[in-house]
Amino acid sequence: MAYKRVLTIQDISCIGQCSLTVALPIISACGIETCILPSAVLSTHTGGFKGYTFRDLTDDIPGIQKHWQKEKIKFDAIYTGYLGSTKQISYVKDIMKTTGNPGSLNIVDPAMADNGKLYPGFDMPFVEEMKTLCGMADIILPNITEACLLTGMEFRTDYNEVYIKELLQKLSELGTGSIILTGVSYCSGSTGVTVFEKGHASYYEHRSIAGGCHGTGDVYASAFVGALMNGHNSFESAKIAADYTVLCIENTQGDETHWYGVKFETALPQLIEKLRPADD
Ligand code: PXL
Repeated sequence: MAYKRVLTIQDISCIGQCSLTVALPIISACGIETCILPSAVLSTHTGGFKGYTFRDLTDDIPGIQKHWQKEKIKFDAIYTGYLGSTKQISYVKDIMKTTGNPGSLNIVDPAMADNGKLYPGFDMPFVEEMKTLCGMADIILPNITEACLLTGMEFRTDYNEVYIKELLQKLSELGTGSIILTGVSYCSGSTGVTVFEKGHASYYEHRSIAGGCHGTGDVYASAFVGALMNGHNSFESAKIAADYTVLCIENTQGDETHWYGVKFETALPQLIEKLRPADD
Protein backbone atom coordinates (compact mmCIF):
# COMPACT_ATOMS: atom_id res chain seq x y z
CA MET A 1 0.00 0.00 0.00
CA ALA A 2 1.49 3.36 -1.07
CA TYR A 3 2.14 5.87 1.69
CA LYS A 4 -0.76 8.36 1.59
CA ARG A 5 -0.99 11.98 2.65
CA VAL A 6 -4.19 13.56 3.96
CA LEU A 7 -4.93 17.20 4.74
CA THR A 8 -7.51 17.75 7.44
CA ILE A 9 -9.07 21.18 7.95
CA GLN A 10 -10.88 21.75 11.24
CA ASP A 11 -10.45 23.64 14.51
CA ILE A 12 -8.10 23.10 17.39
CA SER A 13 -10.18 22.88 20.53
CA CYS A 14 -7.36 22.84 23.09
CA ILE A 15 -9.51 20.82 25.50
CA GLY A 16 -12.41 18.59 24.53
CA GLN A 17 -11.21 15.62 22.44
CA CYS A 18 -12.76 16.76 19.18
CA SER A 19 -11.74 18.01 15.74
CA LEU A 20 -7.96 18.18 15.17
CA THR A 21 -7.00 16.73 18.54
CA VAL A 22 -8.71 13.51 17.51
CA ALA A 23 -8.24 13.58 13.71
CA LEU A 24 -4.46 13.97 13.86
CA PRO A 25 -3.78 11.06 16.25
CA ILE A 26 -6.40 8.72 14.76
CA ILE A 27 -5.47 9.16 11.10
CA SER A 28 -1.75 9.08 11.92
CA ALA A 29 -2.24 5.85 13.90
CA CYS A 30 -3.82 4.40 10.75
CA GLY A 31 -0.45 4.87 9.04
CA ILE A 32 -1.37 7.96 7.02
CA GLU A 33 0.65 11.18 6.90
CA THR A 34 -1.73 13.74 8.37
CA CYS A 35 -1.23 17.41 7.54
CA ILE A 36 -3.38 19.98 9.27
CA LEU A 37 -4.91 23.35 8.53
CA PRO A 38 -6.49 24.76 11.71
CA SER A 39 -9.71 26.64 10.96
CA ALA A 40 -9.84 28.29 14.40
CA VAL A 41 -8.31 27.92 17.86
CA LEU A 42 -10.67 27.59 20.83
CA SER A 43 -9.81 27.14 24.49
CA THR A 44 -12.38 24.31 24.61
CA HIS A 45 -15.12 23.05 22.30
CA THR A 46 -18.47 24.84 22.45
CA GLY A 47 -20.57 21.92 23.63
CA GLY A 48 -20.98 22.51 27.34
CA PHE A 49 -18.05 24.67 28.46
CA LYS A 50 -18.85 28.31 29.29
CA GLY A 51 -16.70 31.33 28.35
CA TYR A 52 -14.49 29.66 25.75
CA THR A 53 -12.13 31.73 23.60
CA PHE A 54 -12.42 31.60 19.79
CA ARG A 55 -9.76 32.80 17.36
CA ASP A 56 -10.90 32.56 13.75
CA LEU A 57 -7.97 31.72 11.42
CA THR A 58 -9.82 32.49 8.16
CA ASP A 59 -7.45 35.31 7.21
CA ASP A 60 -4.37 33.06 7.60
CA ILE A 61 -5.59 30.59 5.00
CA PRO A 62 -4.75 32.38 1.71
CA GLY A 63 -1.11 32.87 2.80
CA ILE A 64 -0.77 29.23 3.85
CA GLN A 65 -2.30 28.07 0.56
CA LYS A 66 0.06 30.35 -1.44
CA HIS A 67 3.09 28.92 0.35
CA TRP A 68 1.94 25.33 -0.30
CA GLN A 69 1.43 26.15 -3.98
CA LYS A 70 4.99 27.52 -4.16
CA GLU A 71 6.26 24.32 -2.53
CA LYS A 72 4.07 22.20 -4.90
CA ILE A 73 2.47 20.43 -1.94
CA LYS A 74 -0.39 18.07 -2.85
CA PHE A 75 -2.63 15.66 -0.95
CA ASP A 76 -4.29 12.29 -1.62
CA ALA A 77 -7.37 13.37 0.32
CA ILE A 78 -8.75 16.52 1.90
CA TYR A 79 -11.00 15.95 4.89
CA THR A 80 -12.85 18.90 6.41
CA GLY A 81 -14.65 19.18 9.75
CA TYR A 82 -15.67 22.16 11.90
CA LEU A 83 -14.92 25.34 9.95
CA GLY A 84 -14.47 28.81 11.43
CA SER A 85 -16.56 31.08 9.19
CA THR A 86 -18.72 31.28 6.08
CA LYS A 87 -15.91 33.04 4.18
CA GLN A 88 -13.54 30.23 5.13
CA ILE A 89 -15.67 27.73 3.22
CA SER A 90 -14.86 29.47 -0.08
CA TYR A 91 -11.12 29.26 0.74
CA VAL A 92 -11.52 25.57 1.54
CA LYS A 93 -13.22 24.98 -1.82
CA ASP A 94 -10.28 26.63 -3.54
CA ILE A 95 -7.83 24.40 -1.62
CA MET A 96 -9.83 21.37 -2.79
CA LYS A 97 -9.55 22.60 -6.40
CA THR A 98 -5.82 23.31 -6.28
CA THR A 99 -4.04 20.97 -3.86
CA GLY A 100 -5.34 17.47 -4.67
CA ASN A 101 -3.21 14.83 -6.38
CA PRO A 102 -4.89 13.22 -9.41
CA GLY A 103 -7.70 11.00 -8.03
CA SER A 104 -7.62 12.67 -4.62
CA LEU A 105 -10.76 12.48 -2.49
CA ASN A 106 -12.71 15.35 -0.95
CA ILE A 107 -14.34 14.20 2.27
CA VAL A 108 -16.63 16.65 4.08
CA ASP A 109 -18.01 16.26 7.56
CA PRO A 110 -20.44 19.22 7.68
CA ALA A 111 -19.82 19.51 11.45
CA MET A 112 -22.22 22.27 12.46
CA ALA A 113 -25.19 20.78 14.32
CA ASP A 114 -26.59 17.92 16.40
CA ASN A 115 -29.78 16.99 18.26
CA GLY A 116 -31.89 19.24 16.03
CA LYS A 117 -29.83 22.41 16.66
CA LEU A 118 -26.95 24.34 15.09
CA TYR A 119 -23.83 24.59 17.28
CA PRO A 120 -23.30 28.04 18.85
CA GLY A 121 -21.96 30.60 16.37
CA PHE A 122 -23.36 29.02 13.17
CA ASP A 123 -26.22 30.52 11.15
CA MET A 124 -28.17 29.84 7.96
CA PRO A 125 -25.72 31.68 5.63
CA PHE A 126 -23.07 29.23 6.91
CA VAL A 127 -25.42 26.31 6.13
CA GLU A 128 -26.01 27.69 2.61
CA GLU A 129 -22.26 27.85 1.95
CA MET A 130 -21.79 24.37 3.47
CA LYS A 131 -24.24 23.03 0.85
CA THR A 132 -21.84 24.15 -1.89
CA LEU A 133 -18.88 22.46 -0.14
CA CYS A 134 -20.90 19.23 0.14
CA GLY A 135 -21.64 19.57 -3.57
CA MET A 136 -17.90 19.36 -4.29
CA ALA A 137 -17.36 16.37 -2.03
CA ASP A 138 -16.77 12.76 -3.04
CA ILE A 139 -18.02 11.69 0.38
CA ILE A 140 -20.00 13.52 3.08
CA LEU A 141 -20.60 12.35 6.66
CA PRO A 142 -23.57 14.24 8.11
CA ASN A 143 -25.66 13.30 11.11
CA ILE A 144 -29.45 13.56 10.74
CA THR A 145 -29.61 17.14 12.06
CA GLU A 146 -26.99 18.27 9.54
CA ALA A 147 -28.71 16.33 6.76
CA CYS A 148 -31.99 18.15 7.55
CA LEU A 149 -30.32 21.55 7.53
CA LEU A 150 -28.61 20.75 4.21
CA THR A 151 -31.83 19.60 2.54
CA GLY A 152 -34.49 21.76 4.22
CA MET A 153 -36.26 18.62 5.49
CA GLU A 154 -37.98 18.62 8.87
CA PHE A 155 -35.85 17.21 11.74
CA ARG A 156 -37.55 14.22 13.32
CA THR A 157 -36.50 11.82 16.08
CA ASP A 158 -39.19 9.33 15.09
CA TYR A 159 -38.82 8.23 11.48
CA ASN A 160 -38.75 5.26 9.13
CA GLU A 161 -36.78 4.11 6.09
CA VAL A 162 -38.90 6.21 3.74
CA TYR A 163 -37.83 9.39 5.58
CA ILE A 164 -34.15 8.34 5.54
CA LYS A 165 -34.28 7.49 1.81
CA GLU A 166 -35.80 10.92 1.06
CA LEU A 167 -33.06 12.61 3.11
CA LEU A 168 -30.38 10.65 1.22
CA GLN A 169 -31.95 11.41 -2.16
CA LYS A 170 -32.11 15.15 -1.38
CA LEU A 171 -28.51 15.14 -0.09
CA SER A 172 -27.31 13.51 -3.29
CA GLU A 173 -29.03 16.31 -5.24
CA LEU A 174 -26.46 18.70 -3.72
CA GLY A 175 -23.97 17.04 -6.10
CA THR A 176 -22.26 14.88 -3.49
CA GLY A 177 -20.80 11.45 -4.41
CA SER A 178 -21.34 9.03 -1.49
CA ILE A 179 -23.20 9.78 1.73
CA ILE A 180 -22.41 8.26 5.11
CA LEU A 181 -25.39 9.18 7.28
CA THR A 182 -24.66 8.57 10.97
CA GLY A 183 -26.96 8.08 13.94
CA VAL A 184 -29.75 6.33 12.02
CA SER A 185 -31.83 4.43 14.57
CA TYR A 186 -34.99 2.46 13.78
CA CYS A 187 -35.45 1.04 17.28
CA SER A 188 -34.34 1.90 20.80
CA GLY A 189 -31.17 0.11 21.93
CA SER A 190 -29.52 0.15 18.53
CA THR A 191 -28.35 2.75 16.07
CA GLY A 192 -26.45 2.62 12.83
CA VAL A 193 -25.06 4.20 9.74
CA THR A 194 -26.54 4.26 6.24
CA VAL A 195 -24.12 4.33 3.32
CA PHE A 196 -25.67 5.70 0.11
CA GLU A 197 -23.74 5.15 -3.10
CA LYS A 198 -24.89 5.24 -6.72
CA GLY A 199 -28.53 5.36 -5.65
CA HIS A 200 -28.21 2.32 -3.36
CA ALA A 201 -28.49 2.43 0.46
CA SER A 202 -26.83 -0.12 2.80
CA TYR A 203 -27.35 -0.09 6.56
CA TYR A 204 -24.95 -1.17 9.30
CA GLU A 205 -26.61 -1.53 12.70
CA HIS A 206 -24.59 -1.38 15.91
CA ARG A 207 -25.05 -1.06 19.66
CA SER A 208 -26.40 2.24 20.90
CA ILE A 209 -25.07 3.54 24.18
CA ALA A 210 -27.32 5.79 26.22
CA GLY A 211 -26.40 9.46 26.70
CA GLY A 212 -24.84 10.99 23.56
CA CYS A 213 -21.13 11.75 23.88
CA HIS A 214 -19.31 14.84 22.62
CA GLY A 215 -16.81 14.46 19.80
CA THR A 216 -17.99 11.06 18.60
CA GLY A 217 -18.80 12.48 15.15
CA ASP A 218 -15.16 13.54 14.80
CA VAL A 219 -13.84 10.23 16.12
CA TYR A 220 -16.12 8.45 13.65
CA ALA A 221 -15.16 10.57 10.61
CA SER A 222 -11.42 10.34 11.42
CA ALA A 223 -11.53 6.54 11.75
CA PHE A 224 -13.55 6.40 8.52
CA VAL A 225 -10.88 8.43 6.69
CA GLY A 226 -8.13 6.23 8.18
CA ALA A 227 -9.86 3.04 7.01
CA LEU A 228 -10.68 4.43 3.57
CA MET A 229 -7.08 5.54 3.01
CA ASN A 230 -6.01 1.99 3.91
CA GLY A 231 -7.93 0.70 0.91
CA HIS A 232 -11.24 -0.33 2.51
CA ASN A 233 -14.39 0.58 0.58
CA SER A 234 -16.91 3.09 1.95
CA PHE A 235 -19.18 0.49 3.56
CA GLU A 236 -16.28 -1.41 5.21
CA SER A 237 -14.81 1.90 6.40
CA ALA A 238 -18.19 2.94 7.80
CA LYS A 239 -18.37 -0.35 9.74
CA ILE A 240 -14.80 -0.13 11.05
CA ALA A 241 -15.39 3.45 12.18
CA ALA A 242 -18.69 2.53 13.87
CA ASP A 243 -17.20 -0.40 15.81
CA TYR A 244 -14.26 1.77 16.92
CA THR A 245 -16.53 4.63 18.02
CA VAL A 246 -18.68 2.25 20.08
CA LEU A 247 -15.51 0.98 21.81
CA CYS A 248 -14.45 4.57 22.57
CA ILE A 249 -17.85 5.31 24.12
CA GLU A 250 -17.73 2.12 26.18
CA ASN A 251 -14.25 3.10 27.37
CA THR A 252 -15.65 6.36 28.69
CA GLN A 253 -18.92 5.21 30.19
CA GLY A 254 -19.21 5.45 33.95
CA ASP A 255 -16.64 8.25 34.31
CA GLU A 256 -18.76 11.30 35.06
CA THR A 257 -15.74 13.61 35.13
CA HIS A 258 -15.18 12.77 31.47
CA TRP A 259 -18.40 14.27 30.03
CA TYR A 260 -16.70 16.41 27.36
CA GLY A 261 -15.33 13.76 24.99
CA VAL A 262 -14.48 10.08 24.57
CA LYS A 263 -11.34 8.21 25.61
CA PHE A 264 -10.41 7.26 22.04
CA GLU A 265 -6.68 6.78 22.70
CA THR A 266 -6.80 3.46 24.54
CA ALA A 267 -8.96 1.88 21.80
CA LEU A 268 -6.49 2.78 19.02
CA PRO A 269 -4.88 -0.71 19.03
CA GLN A 270 -8.29 -2.26 18.25
CA LEU A 271 -8.82 0.21 15.40
CA ILE A 272 -5.46 -0.67 13.90
CA GLU A 273 -6.29 -4.37 14.24
CA LYS A 274 -9.59 -3.83 12.34
CA LEU A 275 -7.75 -2.11 9.47
CA ARG A 276 -6.03 -5.34 8.50
CA PRO A 277 -7.71 -7.08 5.58
CA ALA A 278 -9.61 -10.22 6.69
CA ASP A 279 -7.20 -12.58 4.84
CA ASP A 280 -4.03 -10.94 6.25
O1 PXL B 1 -17.25 17.85 17.53
C1 PXL B 1 -17.68 18.90 16.77
C2 PXL B 1 -17.08 20.19 17.26
C3 PXL B 1 -15.87 20.60 16.77
N1 PXL B 1 -15.30 21.74 17.16
C4 PXL B 1 -15.91 22.54 18.06
C5 PXL B 1 -17.13 22.16 18.60
C6 PXL B 1 -17.74 20.97 18.20
C7 PXL B 1 -19.03 20.56 18.75
O2 PXL B 1 -19.59 21.14 19.64
O3 PXL B 1 -17.71 22.97 19.51
C8 PXL B 1 -15.25 23.81 18.46
